[in-house]
Amino acid sequence: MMCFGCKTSNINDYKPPAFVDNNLSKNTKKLHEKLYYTTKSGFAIGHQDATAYGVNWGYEDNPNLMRSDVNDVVRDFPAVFGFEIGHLELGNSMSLDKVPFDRMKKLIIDAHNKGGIITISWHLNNPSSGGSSWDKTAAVHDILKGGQHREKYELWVSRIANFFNSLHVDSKLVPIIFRPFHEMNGSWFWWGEGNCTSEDYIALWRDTVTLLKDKHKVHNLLYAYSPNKLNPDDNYMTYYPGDYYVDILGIDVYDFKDSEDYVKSIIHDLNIVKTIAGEKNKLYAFTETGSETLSTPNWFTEVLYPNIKDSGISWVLFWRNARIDHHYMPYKGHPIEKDFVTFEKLPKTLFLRDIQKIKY
Ligand code: BMA
Repeated sequence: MMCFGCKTSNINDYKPPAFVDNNLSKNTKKLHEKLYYTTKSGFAIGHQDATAYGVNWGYEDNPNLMRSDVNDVVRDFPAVFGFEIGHLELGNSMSLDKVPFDRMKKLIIDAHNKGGIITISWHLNNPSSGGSSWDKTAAVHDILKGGQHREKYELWVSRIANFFNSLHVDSKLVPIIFRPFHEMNGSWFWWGEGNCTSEDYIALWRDTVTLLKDKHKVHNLLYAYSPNKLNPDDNYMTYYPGDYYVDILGIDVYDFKDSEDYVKSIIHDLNIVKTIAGEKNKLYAFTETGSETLSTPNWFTEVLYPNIKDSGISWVLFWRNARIDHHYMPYKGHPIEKDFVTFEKLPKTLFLRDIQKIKY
């Protein structure tokens, strides 16, 4: 059935792939199918920590849960809700971005109940030095089997596993797209280029997947692989953990106030991701992007949209609205508000109400 004049269409040609997890929950399989049909109509708009806080407000100011800067501007919520679980591994009560995990759990369930799609990133601390994700002290080898910090890492994985297993509505688990160890071809994280070998990276990814699904029986995760913008010498596949360990392909590319370079990169990189995903029969997404503080006029409609509208991505995730000097979505009163309102009305941008209409 095609739906003309609305943002969703549905032709029943979905074929479920072989998932990383053979025991994947029914709901999580459904999420994959929903992403597939999303792609038929456009791409879902995502925002990191969309409902956790905004530029001028925090979760404390928002007891009724569903507020977002995006909704303040366009009267609709994003379709994809990004969450960040860094510091959950330490047993802390708050994420590294100061979102209490009990609050996050409520926001995840709330977004899921409204038909939203959940994706989770993990900026975990450096297990060898105790520093942050950005502490480049060699660590990956230490947490592989036989490594000196293996026990600690297994404890960390058990903590995130408990969190994933605690996300359910009645007895049904909330499906999650899990995107750990991202931007590994950049050198800023301890799991990144120059700070570990690609063999160790792949072993860590596979080990983590195995611990989650086989040891901890976590069956509500689709696994997304997301390198950063490809520099000329980068190969998208260098760190690829393998078809049996990845469900969705992605890429992170930011506009560092050089839109020409950004546009070149997104066209080039999304095309590579699309080609590889096509060969592997996998879905793919623009897993992180944005232009910090949004100072380029008409950035959404002129820089971004024309270059992703036919890319075939399932979603695009804009990074978080932390502060006046660190945000990637407009808020009420932002100079780019009008452009974003236009962006919301474009045929392929799917917000929460649009994906609620997708039949699958
Ligand atoms: C980075 C910044 C940091 C944040 C981290 C994890 O890009 O936004 O402030 O702590 O992501 O969310």
